[in-house]
Order: sequence, then structure tokens, then C-alpha cells
Amino acid sequence: MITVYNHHHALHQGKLEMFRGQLVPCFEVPARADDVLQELQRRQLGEVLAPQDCGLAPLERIHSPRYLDFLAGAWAEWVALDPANAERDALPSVWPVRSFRSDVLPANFSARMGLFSMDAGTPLTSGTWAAAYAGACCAVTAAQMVSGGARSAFSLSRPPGHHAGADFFGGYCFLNNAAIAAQALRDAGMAKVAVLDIDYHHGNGTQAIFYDRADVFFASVHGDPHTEYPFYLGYADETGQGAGLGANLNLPLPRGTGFARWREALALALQRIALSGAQALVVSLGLDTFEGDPISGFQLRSEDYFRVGEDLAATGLPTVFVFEGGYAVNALGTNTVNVLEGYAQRA
Ligand code: Q9C
Ligand code: ZN
Repeated sequence: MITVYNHHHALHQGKLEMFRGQLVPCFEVPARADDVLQELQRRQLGEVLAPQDCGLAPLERIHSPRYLDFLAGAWAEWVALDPANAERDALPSVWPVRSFRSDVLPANFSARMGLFSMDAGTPLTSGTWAAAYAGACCAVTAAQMVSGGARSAFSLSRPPGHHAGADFFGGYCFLNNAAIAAQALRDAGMAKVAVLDIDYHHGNGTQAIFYDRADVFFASVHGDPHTEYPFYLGYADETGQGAGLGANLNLPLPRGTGFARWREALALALQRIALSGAQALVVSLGLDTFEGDPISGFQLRSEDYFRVGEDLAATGLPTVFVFEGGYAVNALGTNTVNVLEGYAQRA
């Protein structure tokens, strides 16, 4: 398994996120990716490469021009408001909910932060754009390896991506790496691809991006949004629309779900992916399903992740793994590499 690693990931280093009325230290920290890289190398799972500079074109296939312009220039605007802002991250505090307009692009920076975001838990920092851009290029490079004939590739990057929509950030995500990878596979000539999201949190961004398309099947196993973030999407009755009707599958599970029941949901998702006729698979690989995760509620154990990798390999589909969430930093390297090793031994 080749890993494409984002050497610039630590340029994104949020300080504080809003949580239950307080600013608390960010859960999504650089040590996450460092630990996974270290474990990959310790267990010699394969080569680690830097990404190609993919340019903006693959990002523009997924994200709107005004959102990409905003992200690329946001830090400079933030610091221009007040030089003291260089010492603190930017967080949104106002949003255009129902009855407000989202077609108008306000001049006010805070207004645009809210227009282009979904929560106050996702600080935008001096290096966010550089880190996220390099991460998107990792996803594109991994997709190119797979469309070029590799059985699998792993895009190891942060910040994660699956909560980011066509024109908004949130849930620690800025650019939707999995969606960018899936589109890169399509653009390389694969007629049908599937995205399987096994992060604890529903991949609302990825679902929304492909919701009306038949060429990208989206399946997700996640915490029930009645109680779990992102709350406003991820219910079982969301099955796609228009040409995409039937090409979206949500399998929400209650807090406290353990591996046996989770694995049955995975099997169902993989069955539907096989039926979809997909020629390649993108896995949004979140490890926050782990029993020790500090912000999540499933009960998977480290050993279980070998079985996850084996189940994914049994599909026989060429696979791009894209790193998403997982916040039990000490176990994150082990759990991630367990999936990849289980996959590699069965593939
Ligand atoms: N402030 C991913 O796993 N916040 N994102 C939950 C703690 C949002 C998780 C409450 C969690 C987002 C990629
Ligand atoms: Zn998550």
C-alpha cells in the first residue's frame, strides 16, 4: 500500500474550538497524522510519497469558485481587520439560517465566515489553506495511482474533509478530499465510483455534493444524527434525488454500538456498493469509531480494525483510502494501520 503524505499538514494547527459555551483546545491536532505516519513506518506498510502539485482544477470540480477564493484569502483578510488577529484563529459567530439570503456575498469578513461555514468548532488559521490544499493534492495523487492501476493507495493528511460541502467548511474540514478523489477517479475515466464513509460522524459534505448524481454512490455508517454531530443530515430516509435517487445509503446506529452490529451495517453498505456497479471505491477512513475516542460513542476495539480492512479488501474494488477523523491520538496510529494491514493481507 502506497501512502501519499501531506508534509505540510501541521501548517493547520487550530488553537481553540467552541464546545458547550466554552472555547476548549482543539481535538483535531497535528499529532494525529504524525502518529499514523510513525506507525506506518514502524510496521513497514509500504512507501511514503509526497503528492503532486495538482493545481486548483481538481478542487474546482467539487467546490464553488467563491468559496475557494474566500478560503485562499481568508487569513490575510482576518489579519487586515486587526494586526492582533495574527495571534488568534478566526471562528464564525453568525450564520444565514432559514429566511436569510445566501446569494449575496457580504463585504464584512465575519458575515462571509458565517456564509461559508456550518459551526464554530472549526478554527481557520494562518496555514489552513496551505495545509488543506496540499491535502487535496494527496487525495488527487492517490486517486491517480488507483486509476492508473494500483490496487490501493492511502491519502494521509489533515485537516479532514468529509463535512466540507461545495461551499462551506465545518466539522474540522475545509476541502472535501474524499469527494475530490472520487471526482478525480471519474475524470480519469471510471464510469461509476462509490464513496464509503466509516467515520463516526455522517459525511454530510460528501453526501450533499453527490446527492443528485447517479455516477457516485455514497454510503455511510455513522452515529445517529438525532443525537450525534452533524445533526442536520445523515438520516436513513435520505436516498438521493433526481438522477441520484437510490444512489445514497445512510446507516445510522445508536451511541454505544459495538463491532458486531457495526460490522453488519458495513456488510450491508458493501453489498449495496457491489450492486451499484462501482469500478472503484473511496473510503472516508475515520477512526473515531474507536471505544476510546474522546468525542464519539461507538465501541470498536483496536483488533476490530483488522477485520474492517479485510472486509473492505473482500470487495475486490481498487480503493483510495482518505484519512478523516479519529481523536484518541495514542491509539490512532495503531487503529489506522490495522485497517490498512488487514486490507493489504487480504487484497
Ligand atoms: N466540539 C470529523 O471527525 N464537534 N469531524 C463535535 C465537539 C464536531 C468531527 C463536538 C465534530 C466534528 C472529521
Ligand atoms: Zn468524525
